[in-house]
Amino acid sequence: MSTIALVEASADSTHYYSSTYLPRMGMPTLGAVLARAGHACDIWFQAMPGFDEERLFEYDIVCISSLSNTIDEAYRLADALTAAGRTVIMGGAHVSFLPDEALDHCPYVVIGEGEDVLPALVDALARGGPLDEIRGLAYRSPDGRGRASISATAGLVDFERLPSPDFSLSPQVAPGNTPPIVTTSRGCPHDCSFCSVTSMFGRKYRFKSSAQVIEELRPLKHRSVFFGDDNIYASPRRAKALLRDLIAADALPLRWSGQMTVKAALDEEFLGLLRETRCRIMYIGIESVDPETLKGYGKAHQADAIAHCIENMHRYGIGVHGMFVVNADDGPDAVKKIVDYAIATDIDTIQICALTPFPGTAAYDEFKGRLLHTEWKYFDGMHVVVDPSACTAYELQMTIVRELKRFYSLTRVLGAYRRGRAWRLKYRAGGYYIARRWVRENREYLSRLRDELCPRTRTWRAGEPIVAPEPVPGGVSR
Ligand code: B12
Ligand code: SF4
Repeated sequence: MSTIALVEASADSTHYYSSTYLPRMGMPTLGAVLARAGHACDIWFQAMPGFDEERLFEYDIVCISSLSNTIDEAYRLADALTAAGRTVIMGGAHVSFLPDEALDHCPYVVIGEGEDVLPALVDALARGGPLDEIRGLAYRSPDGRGRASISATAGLVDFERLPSPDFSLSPQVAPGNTPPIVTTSRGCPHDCSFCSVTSMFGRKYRFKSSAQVIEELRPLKHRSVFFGDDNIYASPRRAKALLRDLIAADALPLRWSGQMTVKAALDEEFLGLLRETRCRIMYIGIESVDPETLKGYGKAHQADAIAHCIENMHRYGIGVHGMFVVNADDGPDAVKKIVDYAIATDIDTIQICALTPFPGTAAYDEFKGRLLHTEWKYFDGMHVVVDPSACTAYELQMTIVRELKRFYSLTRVLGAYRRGRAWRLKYRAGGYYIARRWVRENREYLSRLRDELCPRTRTWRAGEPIVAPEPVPGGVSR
């Protein structure tokens, strides 16, 4: 029987979450599925201590997962392993939508959810058996020339019957040191223009049973846990039932955080449960404070619900991490408005992403003609990659940097303490550090934005500082 490695590739660039690494659930879930089917497999996380690239060459089959910003590293690994005669299979949110690109680096690409497709592919490879019946697979024709046509996308997996992610399959994870992330649902009906979750996992919510979530939480009891669900409040009834079940089973982690919609903060019963279950901070996709922009993103909430949401959260002693997206048609004023708003409403921490057209999103179809480049490592929300209409790309990027620095200024870090929310100091200090480190790391990208990538930035004078003094000069409207 073949030996299998599952690898989550990483990138070492700074982003909002780079200070604490949390893996995605794909590899540990696929590992559990393969192990249940009797396959010998190990899981490797490139971003975790103890990653040993040489060891990957010892396996017969290497399965590589990546996002857009980690795809360069994934392709580098795939090229090296393929050249060494290993069978490489790729999957995940980037290659699922650009399988042709990935087939230049490996012979097999799994499209969408992998739990049904991967075991079927591994079995077919062992048998030398036909691939054309496996749905959700793109592959090179056996002679290596040309491509077999992509078989239809596989249906969604039966989520309730999946085994729990198994981190014990990773030589890098010591017993008792399971990464503190648990995911209880899949899918999302909202289909926001900048997000690939709906096209990847379907419109329908699928949930794990409370019993399974409780089992997954047991080893994490004394830890601070992140729920990796796109929206823990996907079904209000189920969310409340789950939290009650956690209380009843005494399965609450020390503290927890997760992602939810603005709407959830208008539900006082839910807020009460968040407090009771020791929720510390929720990540909320506020996206914009402008009603028109919100409509364009396809967001369900109204701008005037946001202030109420933040007020409610604070009333229940729960922090708010506001996630904002700057549209390609937004100018510097829109970014400034976001930070003014965040400061006025006392949001605890924020992230401001530049609209990033990830493959598989409506934004990708809309903006692919306006991309400044397709250097995927910069597709992480931190970099402006679309030619904006209201100002130059450099001006937009520098405004985001400047406004982030305003939000995470030293004064605002030192003044962050609030009774019951002392952690704000540490989190804001993290933001202060990340905003500055990002600029240091990205000087080259900033010069390229200023001098080459965006044609309209030519109005910048050579030698002008990369980190612009205020006010940001050089904005040229169309
Ligand atoms: C939890 C989460 C996080 C966490 C932790 C995870 C992490 N390190 O990435 C945090 C908060 C740290 C985070 C950060 C970021 N995230 Co995030 N995150 C998620 C989220 C909500 C869940 C991830 C998860 O566990 N999914 C469930 C598992 C089962 O799915 P999966 O890992 O993709 O695997 C399945 C399939 O993809 C497939 N598959 C995957 N790999 C492979 C490989 C093979 C060989 C096969 C056969 C199959 C296969 O099979 C798996 C099982 O079905 C997803 C959205 C989502 N629902 O997936 C976004 C998502 C992954 N994040 C995204 C982004 C952009 C980011 C950031 C870059 C930017 C940001 N938003 O701040 C950062 C940095 C990420 C990084 N490089 O490390 C995007 C990625 C889009 C893209 N094309 O790149 C997503 C898809 C959301 C979106 N906007 O569309 N994220
Ligand atoms: S951003 Fe959130 S609400 Fe919108 S489609 Fe993605 S997961 Fe769903």
